[in-house]
Amino acid sequence: MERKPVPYRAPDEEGLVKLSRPKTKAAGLASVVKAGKVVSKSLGWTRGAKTMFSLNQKGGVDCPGCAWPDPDDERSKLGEYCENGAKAIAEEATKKSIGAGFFQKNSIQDLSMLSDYQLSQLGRLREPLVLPAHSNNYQSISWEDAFAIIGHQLKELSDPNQAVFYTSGRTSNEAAFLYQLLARQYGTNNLPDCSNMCHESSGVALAETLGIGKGSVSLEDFNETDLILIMGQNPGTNHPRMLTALEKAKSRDATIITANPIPEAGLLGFRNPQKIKGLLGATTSLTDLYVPLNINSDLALLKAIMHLMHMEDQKKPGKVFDMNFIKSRTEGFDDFLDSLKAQNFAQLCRTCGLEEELVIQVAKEIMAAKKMIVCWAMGLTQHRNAVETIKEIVNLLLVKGSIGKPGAGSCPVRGHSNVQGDRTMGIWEQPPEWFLSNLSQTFNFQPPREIGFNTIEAIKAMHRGYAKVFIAMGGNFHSATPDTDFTSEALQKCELTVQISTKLNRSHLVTGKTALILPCLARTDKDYQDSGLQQVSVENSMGIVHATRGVLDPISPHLKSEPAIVAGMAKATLGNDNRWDQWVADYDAIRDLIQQVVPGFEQYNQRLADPSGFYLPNVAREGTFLKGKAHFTVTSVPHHPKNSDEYIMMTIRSHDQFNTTIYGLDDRYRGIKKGRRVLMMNEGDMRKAELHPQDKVNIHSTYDGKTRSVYNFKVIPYPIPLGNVAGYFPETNPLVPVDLVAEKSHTPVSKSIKVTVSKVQG
Ligand SMILES: Nc1nc2c(c(=O)[nH]1)N[C@H]1C(S)=C(S)[C@@H](COP(=O)(O)OP(=O)(O)OC[C@H]3O[C@@H](n4cnc5c(=O)[nH]c(N)nc54)[C@H](O)[C@@H]3O)O[C@H]1N2
Ligand SMILES: Nc1nc2c(c(=O)[nH]1)N[C@H]1C(S)=C(S)[C@@H](COP(=O)(O)OP(=O)(O)OC[C@H]3O[C@@H](n4cnc5c(=O)[nH]c(N)nc54)[C@H](O)[C@@H]3O)O[C@H]1N2
Ligand code: SF4
Ligand SMILES: [Mo]
Repeated sequence: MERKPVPYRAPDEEGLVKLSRPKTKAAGLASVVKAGKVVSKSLGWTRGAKTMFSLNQKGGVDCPGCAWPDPDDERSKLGEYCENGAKAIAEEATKKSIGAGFFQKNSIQDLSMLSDYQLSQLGRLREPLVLPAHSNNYQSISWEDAFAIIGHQLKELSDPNQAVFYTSGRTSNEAAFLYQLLARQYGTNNLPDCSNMCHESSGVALAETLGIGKGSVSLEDFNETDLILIMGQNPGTNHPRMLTALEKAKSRDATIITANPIPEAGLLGFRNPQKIKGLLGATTSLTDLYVPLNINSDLALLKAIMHLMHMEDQKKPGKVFDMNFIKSRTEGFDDFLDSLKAQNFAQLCRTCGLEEELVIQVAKEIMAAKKMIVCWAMGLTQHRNAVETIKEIVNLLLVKGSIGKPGAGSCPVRGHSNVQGDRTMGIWEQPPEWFLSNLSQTFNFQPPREIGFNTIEAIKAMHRGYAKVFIAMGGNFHSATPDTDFTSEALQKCELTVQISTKLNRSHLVTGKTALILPCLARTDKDYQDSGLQQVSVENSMGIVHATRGVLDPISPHLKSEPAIVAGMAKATLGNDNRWDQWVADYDAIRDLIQQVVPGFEQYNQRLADPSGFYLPNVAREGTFLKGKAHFTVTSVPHHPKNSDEYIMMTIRSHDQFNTTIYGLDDRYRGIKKGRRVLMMNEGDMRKAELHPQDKVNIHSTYDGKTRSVYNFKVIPYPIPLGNVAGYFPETNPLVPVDLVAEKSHTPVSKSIKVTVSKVQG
């Protein structure tokens, strides 16, 4: 018997979307009401209250949502979380669950007919499951047998590099450390992660210029800064409590400038739901200057600003550029300045699609500020030239001497709640030599030195039939990666795909010949091991490591913790080494190992007792940089030549999703409800293309002679610059070619895809 074909893509959507005007402020009572509703509906009152009162409180559960840090000092009694934190909890701690009986009734083909939203509504995965070769239905399997299948398949491979160990960013430090140890003891550095698709460009750019691939600011810096420039980020939805930090900065008269092709509600105005005043409707207007630039023209904007700064500096030498800082702490300024002088201001403004007057105002504000912070996220990292754009941010911080001092610095705002910690723990396909040699000393083995596969290389290696075993520590590799059809083919060529997961997603349906689902405890679940109740630790976006403890009884007795699952796989693969059991029996033992390998974790267990956690060392924050000097970079302005019927498309998140997990069908702040298959388009472009609101279109991208399409999207008028369009991730991922990646970081270019649109007749 052959397995029946499984559709690669989520099904189409019926009916019209409901449209209203985009909002101009975020949060407030509506978000509190929404938070309360989703939590009580999903968890019930007792489970709900237990979790929400401990969420982000000292000694409680760290929110499994984004990586925004908790305040060091006071925490709000009204609840230290946001609407989307509540949704993340409702999603994870739901009372609903599915087990083998459910899968007996529903084949993988049946389940593929459900939308991503419907899939995640099914509830938590309750027991280990196997999809045997040729079979169409998952069935129950014991943990022992599941580990044996993994061990057997891994031992069968002729080269350890034929296995891929993927990680998403929710995994704790403890689980991540053991997981990379397993991969390296097995013999491969094939440790791609979601970071490859996320802030990798930031990591590369910051490491090369400042000596550390992480941001330099702490929350305290927001209280001291004069100006915050926010580029390519939608914090109202994706990092909602950042708005509280911005509100605080604003109350001290800091200036906020936002560069974004669309006017995101959260950045324009904010009602703080943690304050009674905000609940009652008092709004802080956050953004002072809104810069509606073309997609991927940020580098041109930064150059235009610095060009004006240079002209002013010539009039008032030493008053604009911080020459003391530049001379003593940096390298490469002369070359940078030469290239800046060669720029044409008017041309740069045209590239951005901006009025010169607006850019002049922005430059004036930046010149007036003594200390500035630049924040950014996916709007900058997912372009071909992303690394250069971020290096241009560094150039701006350096000319202002705005780094390595209070109130100033770089703030790449991280996505997943522990994506930064996972990298610190060695989840990286190209680990530095010092890390490997520390591993070697601590565990007495020779780790592989060959660079492993990143996410894109892993997809291609599976597609060409080389990589045969794919293991995912969380995430939804199938839907989060680009080129959905190509990636589906790649996964289906594997002998074995293993998903360590909490909830069902499309990666469980589009699988290798044999597939395993290993259900794990989540952040909110109590984790008991031989020595008792465990805590784990995570690192937030600002490099603070702290503990998190689950508070809920797990939904099923058949779940295992992520560290225990890694240990099970390791013993089945590497031989019956009892040390894995000892490490899992008491996670303190894992942390003792981490402190031997990773600098900055000295006295890890003792310091974790401080409920606020501890800061990791950071050469950019300390201003010591790479060998004492920060580096200027000469970059070039990217261009997007296109025909009159072509648009540049960005793929973005709605207010009702966490990456590929769809919480609902409403994008409340953008005024788009009851549907996700939409194309946001400028009204002028719609007129030109003779398109009307809710018209159905197919969207096409053509690269290297191949056309990729998505079908039956509804056009909606949106305040976005002419020639730019937007659609949601992951529905638009089939349009992103696997080979279209950022230079140096290999991050898929999911924010600047050239597309055409064709109207669906009838
Ligand atoms: N609720 C919720 N929270 C999340 C997530 C989630 O899905 N849901 N995901 C988490 C993860 S993993 C991440 S990485 C972060 C993502 O957080 P964001 O980066 O805020 O997420 P995106 O929706 O991808 O939004 C990118 C923003 O950049 C803008 N943009 C796009 N292209 C450009 C450009 O060329 N230039 C400029 N200046 N702006 C541009 C878009 O209009 C949008 O406002 O959020 C994390 N937090
Ligand atoms: N077109 C386009 N593509 C993108 C992006 C984009 O902006 N545009 N953004 C990219 C970015 S920034 C990222 S980070 C990636 C995200 O890529 P991933 O991290 O791979 O995807 P997620 O959707 O976050 O993964 C969700 C799944 O994780 C599992 N999960 C949840 N919690 C846990 C847990 O505690 N433990 C375990 N083991 N599993 C858990 C659940 O089964 C859930 O279905 O997508 C990238 N893809
Ligand atoms: S800002 Fe992020 S970490 Fe904080 S409560 Fe909201 S989703 Fe959770
Ligand atoms: Mo991300």
